[in-house]
Amino acid sequence: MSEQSGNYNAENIQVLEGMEAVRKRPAMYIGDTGERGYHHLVYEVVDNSIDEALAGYCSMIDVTINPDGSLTVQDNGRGIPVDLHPTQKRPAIEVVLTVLHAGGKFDGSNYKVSGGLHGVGVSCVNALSEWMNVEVKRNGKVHRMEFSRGHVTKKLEVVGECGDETGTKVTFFPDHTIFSCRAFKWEILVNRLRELAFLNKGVTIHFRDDEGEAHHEETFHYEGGIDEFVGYLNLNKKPLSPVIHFEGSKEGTTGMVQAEVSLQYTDSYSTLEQTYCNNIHTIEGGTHLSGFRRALTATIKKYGLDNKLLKEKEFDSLTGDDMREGLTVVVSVKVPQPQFEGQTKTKLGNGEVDGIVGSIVSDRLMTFFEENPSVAKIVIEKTLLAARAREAARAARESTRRKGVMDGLSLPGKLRDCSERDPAKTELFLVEGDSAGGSAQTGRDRATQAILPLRGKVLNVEKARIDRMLANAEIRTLITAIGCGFGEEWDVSKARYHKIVIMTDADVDGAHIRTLLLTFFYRKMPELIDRGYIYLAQPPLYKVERKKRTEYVLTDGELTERLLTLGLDDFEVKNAAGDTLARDNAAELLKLLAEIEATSKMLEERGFDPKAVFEDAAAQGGGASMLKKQFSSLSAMGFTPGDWFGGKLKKLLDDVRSHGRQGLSIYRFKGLGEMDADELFDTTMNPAKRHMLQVKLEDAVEADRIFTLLMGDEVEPRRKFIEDNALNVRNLDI
Ligand code: 0RA
Repeated sequence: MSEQSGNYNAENIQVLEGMEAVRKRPAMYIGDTGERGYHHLVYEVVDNSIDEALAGYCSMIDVTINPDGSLTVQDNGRGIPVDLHPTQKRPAIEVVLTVLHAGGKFDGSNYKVSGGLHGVGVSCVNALSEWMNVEVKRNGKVHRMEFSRGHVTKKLEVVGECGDETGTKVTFFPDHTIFSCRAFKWEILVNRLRELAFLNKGVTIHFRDDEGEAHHEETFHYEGGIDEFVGYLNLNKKPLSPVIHFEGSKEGTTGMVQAEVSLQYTDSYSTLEQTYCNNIHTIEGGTHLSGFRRALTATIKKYGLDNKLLKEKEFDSLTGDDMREGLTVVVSVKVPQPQFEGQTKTKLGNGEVDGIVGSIVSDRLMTFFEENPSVAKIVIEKTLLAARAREAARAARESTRRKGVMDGLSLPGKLRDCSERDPAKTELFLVEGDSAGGSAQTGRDRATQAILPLRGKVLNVEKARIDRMLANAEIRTLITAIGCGFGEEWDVSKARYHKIVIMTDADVDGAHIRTLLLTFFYRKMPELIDRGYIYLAQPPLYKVERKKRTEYVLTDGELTERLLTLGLDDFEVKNAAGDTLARDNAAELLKLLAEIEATSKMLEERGFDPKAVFEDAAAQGGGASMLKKQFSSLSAMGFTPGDWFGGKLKKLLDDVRSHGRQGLSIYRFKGLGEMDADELFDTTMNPAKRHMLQVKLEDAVEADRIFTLLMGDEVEPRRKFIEDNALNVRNLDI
């Protein structure tokens, strides 16, 4: 502000008010001030570069998380204009960065087709940044300008020459007095950047993380655009058709509407529909999706009837759902003035898009079927199988209804219900095994906590059609207890509990049952996950007694940490050079050794030799092997992988740990069933003390891939996934 003092004109005041407005109510502009909003800042900046790419001027976008926690987005577009703005009497770059909604092109030559969910522009990011530096290469010179919290701190200056290079480089550090989030996360940004590269074919997006220990780096470039996206989504599924692509454009009421559709059928029983408008993921669907679905249904039916693949009766009874079984589709439209509706403003509302997408799909799909009759036949056969399973399931449902099982009046005999009737106050515990079920039933709060013991394995719904699913007693019991019905009769408002808690043993079987239940909820009752009704209980793994004091410990990692802290008290650790490590460094080393040990154990449990896995990863160069990362940290501390595999460091770890163990009595629970009723309630069920994880579904693409991988037929990719991620279901962010 000091740079500008003395010459406040009307426009400057408007600028200050705009920037202050954003800072006063950040959530109104970027959604929230937590993790989501923090990362949203990045998307706002990247979207400007994507716009340059869509206008045909930019081919490369480089995103870097810097060591100091700031983030840089660099592109090779035209560069933000630096000449005087025609009406504002200031450099255009200053206007773009300090005036709300001034991010667009001044001459109106090309509409902004990109733009994040909120589409607020780079000035908004500036307002919410402790500092922002912008460098522009344009007209042979490198120009630079600096800002803080939306205000100019260094006026535009020329800092170098650049020949005929052009481009924009924005570096910013979010204002930590506004955000509760503290750092950019690779895992959050990487999926969106990959998605942007799929949606904007030909653009190269290079992403690297230079912060912290884990140096990630990845480059995304897809000449095939959304066709390659569909291939990526179906990587672990068996295709039944090639990837089929349609595109076209039509004049709409507000300008040219472009539509692109890629689809492929697989042998899976689920459907994945990813839709976008102006690069925004329209989670709630909208007119582009409805247009696509209508055209798909009509075309398949017409082709089937005309070519005698469908009988009249089958033609009448087929539903859209039947025709989408096993389908993966990406729909991407570009609309000049998009209308977003729905609860989360992610539903496309422009009515004309329905017809535009619909006509493109019906024309081209019919042609495709005519030219590829064998594919058409496979698709129609799959559709008929889906329809038959649906009819069988309906018949089964009706017969059970007649017996009064599905109407909620007669709840399953195994369910120990609670007395409270307000679902907002009640909890359903799905408990593995009858003995744990018994403890849970005795220990629970009878008013609000219901118990449903599950016997044996739950059916894997990834591999079963709906009719087989409903024939499964365990699944039927679940559906009835939850109360929302199923399939065509699904009604989330009938949920009898707003917390459904999966409570399984902390062993491999427990993890398997948990994954099966999650698969069921994700594929068949996703709305329960969307609404945040699904939880994972976190029973303790250990009971630790020390001088008559009892403590419960949740994880192996936590136990090791405690033992190492206690054990280090009278230990000296020396490095290879013979120097004694400071206590902090020794603690850090031991923590790392414990992590290496945990990774090795996990690999061994799954039939791998840790040494071979590490050597493979080291030889390959690149690649994300957990062990490789851990050993590179070890080298940084002056030790070698040989010190570990040779046993020297393993002995150190064991010695310190067993020293820490002295005077403690440690008991490892083998299952929930070993806890008595009070213990189970106190540690795992008591709302005042327990730890529970709420199951969230941030990223449909990742979730679909992971469930396909974990529960599907393909063995090789599953092995690879486990190897790459040293899989621990507990840490899966789903
Ligand atoms: C305003 C006008 C023009 C380009 C841009 C802004 C622009 C903004 C950003 C933000 C990041 N990268 C960007 N690249 C370009 C049009 C420039 C012209 O007409 O030459």
